[in-house]
Amino acid sequence: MNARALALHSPRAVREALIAAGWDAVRADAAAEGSAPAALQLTGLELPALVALVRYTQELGIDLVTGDDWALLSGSRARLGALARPWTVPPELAGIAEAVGTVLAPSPPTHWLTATGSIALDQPVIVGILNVTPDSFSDGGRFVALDEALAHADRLVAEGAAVLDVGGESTRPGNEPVSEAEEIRRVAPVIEALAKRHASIPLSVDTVKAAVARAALSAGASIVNDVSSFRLDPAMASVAAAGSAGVILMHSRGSVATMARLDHAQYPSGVATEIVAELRLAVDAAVTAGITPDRIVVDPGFGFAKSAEQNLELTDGLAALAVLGRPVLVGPSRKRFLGSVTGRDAPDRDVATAAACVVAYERGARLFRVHNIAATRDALAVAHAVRHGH
Ligand code: PMM
Repeated sequence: MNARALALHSPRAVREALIAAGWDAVRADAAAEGSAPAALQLTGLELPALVALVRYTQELGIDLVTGDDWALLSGSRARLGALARPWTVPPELAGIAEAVGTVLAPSPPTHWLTATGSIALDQPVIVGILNVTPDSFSDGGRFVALDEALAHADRLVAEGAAVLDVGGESTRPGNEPVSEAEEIRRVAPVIEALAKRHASIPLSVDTVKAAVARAALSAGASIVNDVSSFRLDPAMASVAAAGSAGVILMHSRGSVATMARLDHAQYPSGVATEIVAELRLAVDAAVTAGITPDRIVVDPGFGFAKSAEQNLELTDGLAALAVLGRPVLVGPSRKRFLGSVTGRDAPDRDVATAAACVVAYERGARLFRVHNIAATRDALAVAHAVRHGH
């Protein structure tokens, strides 16, 4: 008889042990996913439900800590999943089963649909940033002229960007608002030229304005990246739906002028918890407007209405976003919270960015919006190879 410990932070060890024991890959994958650890907290419980919960979790082998009207449950995903079936749980727990079902994350999507086809998410996807603003904080607006923007895009693609995100308005605090016409003038020609030059690279437009999104989509963009999650322009969702665009719904609070500040950085229920709740509303609104869920990517919005500490807490808690059932994109690139940790200025934060992306990858993110492709690409290639063996 031998005993050996298996690592649970990824499905790999359990999967490989079962395959070595003769299981086929499909059953081994399912069992490995089911053995992943999960925990959740229930609050506002009535006494009969609490009593039933104590008895039933014991039967299921779920660890339980309780208080007056709350319970913290932990165990494998498979065990907690059993608690999520209203038709098998005791009647006192039927309401709980539904609630548990909504917070147990489904399997992550394998593809993201955009207007020009589908993006596979089995490998980390790097989204290269092409800011065509005169005031972007990190590249200083060096790529405003068309030929310079194209040369920079060539470099991003050569280094491994799978998507290019073109933005014509900065969210830097205190920036001058950009008119619709000016923003279109900045982004549309770049997108049109890129669509010809890099026909196989999906193009995204980073805007909160429906008119800009419309112009970008007709110039050849296939994704709308809205840092306001469609909050700021009521026409945005229908423009994205009409164009069959992929969409990135990023969490933020406030207007373009205030969203990168701390005016709205209050998260009494926890940063990740509140972001999940707000992104859930954004996803539901987008679906109601006719955008199919397979076109939606969510983004926790690093640096937007979040202090340095909140960005770090969010990075640690990122796995909570999996409950939304949508692919997760992160954009920590060169942001101030990485400066607070490392003491470095924006242009020198690429190593810190790569580290943040690896941590986010380990917590479920699959798309990474960055300025410097090379550093992050290598870091993610290592993280991916460790997890999958190739
Ligand atoms: N950050 C910025 C702009 N657009 N879009 C998404 N989806 N996520 C982000 O984190 C994000 C964004 C601000 O950074 P930049 O000025 O360096 O582009």
